[in-house]
Amino acid sequence: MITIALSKGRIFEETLPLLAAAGVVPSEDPESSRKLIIGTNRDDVRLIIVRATDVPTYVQYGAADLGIAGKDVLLEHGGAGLYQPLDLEIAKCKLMVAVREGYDYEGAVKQGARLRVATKYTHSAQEHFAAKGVHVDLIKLYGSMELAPLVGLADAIVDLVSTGGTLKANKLVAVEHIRDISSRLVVNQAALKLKHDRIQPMLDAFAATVAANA
Ligand code: PRT
Ligand code: MG
Repeated sequence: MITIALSKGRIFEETLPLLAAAGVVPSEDPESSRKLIIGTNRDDVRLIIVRATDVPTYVQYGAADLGIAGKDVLLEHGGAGLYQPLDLEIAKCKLMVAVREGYDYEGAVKQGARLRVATKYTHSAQEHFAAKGVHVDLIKLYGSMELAPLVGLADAIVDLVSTGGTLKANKLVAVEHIRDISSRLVVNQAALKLKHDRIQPMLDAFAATVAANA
């Protein structure tokens, strides 16, 4: 059995064409089904539906052989025990620093002010500000980061931006681009060896589809 860990929502939707190219069609839609283990047209392939941030953990421990996770999630996880053979070029967005409209971010940085930064991405944020030599107090949040500057919890946030609509709706502006983000295929290192004859053709099909879409 090959087990693939996926999260619901944008990653699941954008993964469907890749799975189809590898001859895998889920037998149920996780958005409407409450099942966490979903069969496919292939007896030897199943999907497990987990939180986006938990995908690397399931693959690391071998509870899933393969998974698809955002680079944002992989940077926070650290990647131990994971082989990351392929950028799938899906669920693209940017990791950015944002502040309230009118907040003088550049001025605060120039003055050497100690900034309070709220984020779910503490590892990436830490690295970014350390590289710039900016002193920050990081405040860990698990969602709705956009709220933090509006209610005085933080001066800035580090969050993912795709259309920019969420920032705009909350009167925030992006002031720094940290990195481009897309989702990667992750593979359990032991599974790749032990189940090589079944996993490698899937990797090849995914790679061919990504190349065809480029
Ligand atoms: O939602 P949940 O708390 O369960 O988990 P999650 O947010 O980690 O999962 P999900 O499914 O929302 O995101 C999975 C992956 O999609 C992330 O790990 C990213 O790699 C990728 N991705 C791509 C995004 C976005 N685009 C994105 N726009 N993840 C989140 N967002 C959020 C962002 O955090 C912000 O709140 O969407 C909002 C901004 O979107 P715009 O379009 O208004 O700019
Ligand atoms: Mg989300």
